[in-house]
Amino acid sequence: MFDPLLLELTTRIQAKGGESVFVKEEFKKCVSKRGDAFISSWLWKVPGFRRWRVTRLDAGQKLQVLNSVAYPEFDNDQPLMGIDLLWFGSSSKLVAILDFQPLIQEEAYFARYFQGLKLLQSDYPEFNNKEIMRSFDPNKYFSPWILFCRGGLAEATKSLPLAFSAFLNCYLDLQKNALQGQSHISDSQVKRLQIDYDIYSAERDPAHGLFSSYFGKTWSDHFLNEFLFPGSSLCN
Ligand code: BLA
Repeated sequence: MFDPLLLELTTRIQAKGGESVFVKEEFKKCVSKRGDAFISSWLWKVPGFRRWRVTRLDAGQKLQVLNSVAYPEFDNDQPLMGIDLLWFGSSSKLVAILDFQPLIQEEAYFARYFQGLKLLQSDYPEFNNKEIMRSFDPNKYFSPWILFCRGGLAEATKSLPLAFSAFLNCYLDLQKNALQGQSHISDSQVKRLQIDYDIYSAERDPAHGLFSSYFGKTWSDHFLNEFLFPGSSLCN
């Protein structure tokens, strides 16, 4: 379902000068014990970003996922880019979440980085669902202009590709501002906040149960703490 979007994301990353980084065999590709699902991951070093990861989960009709997070360099306090797209084929349900994940929740920070995302939210009203979050706190590492859609086939095939491209463009535009010296938070504080993002996300990510059911608890613990949110294992 999301392969054209994965291709678009990869193409954009490469056009930005992204270079593929080594991923441990265990995380690069893993097939479920029953052989009914496989998960693949890629890691990129893109100029301006210290880490950009991409994961694709293919569990056939049951579930398709595209997930990605971009972590800017520590000298740039711009939000992280977070993408989580899920397609439940048997029930034709889409859950799509795209956000500029803010390091802090302050008006001046929002004014610096969120003008573009604000406009996108008004351009794509189907991504403006007033969703109640169950696992996460909407006021921690999520923005007031999060693009969040619970929809069906029409949203997945028509609106999502448009919103996805516009979202990527808009996020990549942020870097131009960063280059103009807009970063206000100190490098050490950005580092602390990005690590805290990993710790918080590893604790809350609703994917853990799902991964465990396909790939076993041990693999899932490693994948979450070492690949998805490596900052979370620094304090262990
Ligand atoms: C929700 N994400 C979910 C859910 C699942 C996943 C199963 C619950 C679906 C539902 O509410 O119906 C699955 N998350 C995954 C998978 C991966 C993953 C398979 O990370 C594989 C790598 N989640 C992110 C990122 C964002 C994010 C980067 O990983 C930021 C945009 C957001 N996912 C996010 C949110 C929800 C969600 C906000 C809703 C959770 C809630 O209701 O609190």
